[in-house]
Amino acid sequence: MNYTTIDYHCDGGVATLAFNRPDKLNSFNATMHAEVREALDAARDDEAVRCLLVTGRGRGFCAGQDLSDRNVGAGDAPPDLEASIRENYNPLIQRITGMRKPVVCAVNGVAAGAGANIALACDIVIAARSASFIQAFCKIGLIPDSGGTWWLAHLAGRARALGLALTGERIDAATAKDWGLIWDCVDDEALPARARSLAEHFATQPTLGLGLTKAAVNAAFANDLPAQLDLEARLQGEAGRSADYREGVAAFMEKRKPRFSGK
Ligand code: T3D
Repeated sequence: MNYTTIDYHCDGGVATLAFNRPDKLNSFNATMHAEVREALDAARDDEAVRCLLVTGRGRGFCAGQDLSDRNVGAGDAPPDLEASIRENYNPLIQRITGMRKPVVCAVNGVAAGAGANIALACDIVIAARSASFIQAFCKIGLIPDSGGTWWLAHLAGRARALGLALTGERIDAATAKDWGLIWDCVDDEALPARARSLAEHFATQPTLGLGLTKAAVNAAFANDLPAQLDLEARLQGEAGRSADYREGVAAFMEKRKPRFSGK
């Protein structure tokens, strides 16, 4: 597939999806939405893909919606943003969180608006020390979307969620880590290799079990303990029927390294 707004390629069990509109800080236009959707579906459906790595080209990660794609002149009818969110951003977030494979995100630069919240939706987020996160929405009269109000409230707590969302203040990668928004922050030069080696590690692990783990943790935000215990029992039943569970236990008993197939 010849994409014009993203790079997408797979090797060694890792699919890499890189936003690639660097002159617009990788902000989303309609073409990019369609291409990202298609690439996410390809990563989901390809059994050879056992981990997805999301990043950005150029100096930014993603600046959210391409604002030059919105007609806001005095005579223009207001754009239907509800439709845009329902048709574009929500399905994107649902594809990332619903993917039964680990999604690693390498935040290489500024992540603003929906770009920040796309990063937060990924499973393991590693940011370059010079990267930053901005809930830019309030500066243009909007509310945080792409799960922003949910991620911030759950991950950072009410005070920080409201602080970030109402001021639109930029936080650096170290602060994002300190506040529990992301997994790690590394020196800029180290980011590509660190993210790649983590993705390669996941590509050798029990994919089915990792996918179920992700589903359980994501469900925990909405469940009470009895519901979560019930879900764990059901998902453990599924994990216990996997080839990788058999292989993991056999390898342990035989004192050798497991060879996981992902199934
Ligand atoms: O509309 C809907 O469907 C609703 C959904 C909304 C989701 C959203 O994401 S709304 C929020 C949209 N995003 C923003 O409001 C962020 C806008 N960008 C910025 O505030 C700044 O660019 C940054 C803080 C991210 C980075 O600042 P800086 O100084 O490092 O870079 P810059 O000079 O502002 O940007 C570099 C270029 O990228 C520049 O183009 P130029 O002047 O070199 O030709 C700038 O216009 C362009 N750019 C950056 N962000 C966007 C953009 N162009 C279009 N849309 C953008 N979002």
